Amino acid sequence: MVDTLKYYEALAEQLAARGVDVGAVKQKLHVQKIELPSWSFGNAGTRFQVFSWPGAARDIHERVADAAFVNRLTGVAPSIAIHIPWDKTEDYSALKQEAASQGISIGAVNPNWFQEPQYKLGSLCSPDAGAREEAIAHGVECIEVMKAADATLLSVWLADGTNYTGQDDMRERKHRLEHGLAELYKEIPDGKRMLVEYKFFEPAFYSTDLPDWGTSYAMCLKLGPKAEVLVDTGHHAHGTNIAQIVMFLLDEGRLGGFHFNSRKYADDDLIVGTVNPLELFEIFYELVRSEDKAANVAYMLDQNYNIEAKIEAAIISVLNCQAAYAKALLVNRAKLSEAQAAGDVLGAHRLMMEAYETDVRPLLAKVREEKGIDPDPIAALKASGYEKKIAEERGTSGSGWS
Ligand code: PSV
Ligand code: MN
Repeated sequence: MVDTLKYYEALAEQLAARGVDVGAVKQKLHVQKIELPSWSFGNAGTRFQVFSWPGAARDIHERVADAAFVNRLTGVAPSIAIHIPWDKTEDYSALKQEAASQGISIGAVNPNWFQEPQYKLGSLCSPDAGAREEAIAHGVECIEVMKAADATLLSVWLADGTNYTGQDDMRERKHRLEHGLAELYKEIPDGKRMLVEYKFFEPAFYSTDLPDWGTSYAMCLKLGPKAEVLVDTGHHAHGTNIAQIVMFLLDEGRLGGFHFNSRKYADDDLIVGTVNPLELFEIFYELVRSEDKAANVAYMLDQNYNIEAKIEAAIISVLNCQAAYAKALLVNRAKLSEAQAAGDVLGAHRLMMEAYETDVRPLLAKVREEKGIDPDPIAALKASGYEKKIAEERGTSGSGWS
């Protein structure tokens, strides 16, 4: 790998000549935060084979240790999202302390409404009143977890939907959804938030009860100010302009957070920024553009590393988010506004591409050096011996679905 740090001065000079305030850009990069999902450190993944990785985390304690390690190397991943019951533990306040002692906090709490037999026909929207009650009870249990772990976000994603025309009454399902979400919303303490995630298909294929951002947004408006929309980048139809959705939700004050990942076909859950880095840049540009409204946005990853080394994949995901943000910060917005107002279609486009095509690696290396960490987190990982150590300690477990 090239030692990018040595190119920093040249880049800083070039950026200054372009009118970029390099100091201000670095300051923003210093405080960027990305949240890691606990589930990406264990053996999990596709509908087909789950390939085991030597050293994969076997419980929440090992997942916390891995997330804390990724934070130490990148300097910008200070929290871990948890999924209940996958990350169930006796004492969540102790879990919070355990995480804090390693320099991280517990981030979003994700209820799991898709792996119990009673959810066959749905959870909050199920035609079965008993299943709906259990789903609400599980949500309330997760809100208790939030309180104990000092987490601020309840991240709601439902696998609810139907597979065949006529299978269930779609209007009734909408009403059940409104009722179930409202029951949970009542329990959200002040100062904490509920994020409502949408997905246009899967596991149901005929109808999905929260299929798009507009439905999530409508639900949030009904619920109240503590409810906001979560955008998972893998949950859109091809051709959807995700940056525009981000702009709209930000402008309306209802963008709660992201689940970043990449997809080529559907919800592929690949490393963010690998399939369409331009799209990731466009999303970050809208966040920079509406910075005044983006203060509470939660930047989370939602990915599954099935064939790749999990720690390295988590680091690359973080680095790709940093790069997209850094590039977005380089857009000359004053000139862009001028070009837009003048109807200079290609001049405006060129200004975006000029920022996008900048090699920001030296800038990010410099920020890391200033933070007192290794400018090259992948080199630091390789030198650390961490993967070898966890492979020896934890061994190989959990391959396949049996
Ligand atoms: C569903 O596809 C999803 O994006 C939701 O966020 C879940 O919580 C997560 O993946 C893990 O299954
Ligand atoms: Mn998601």
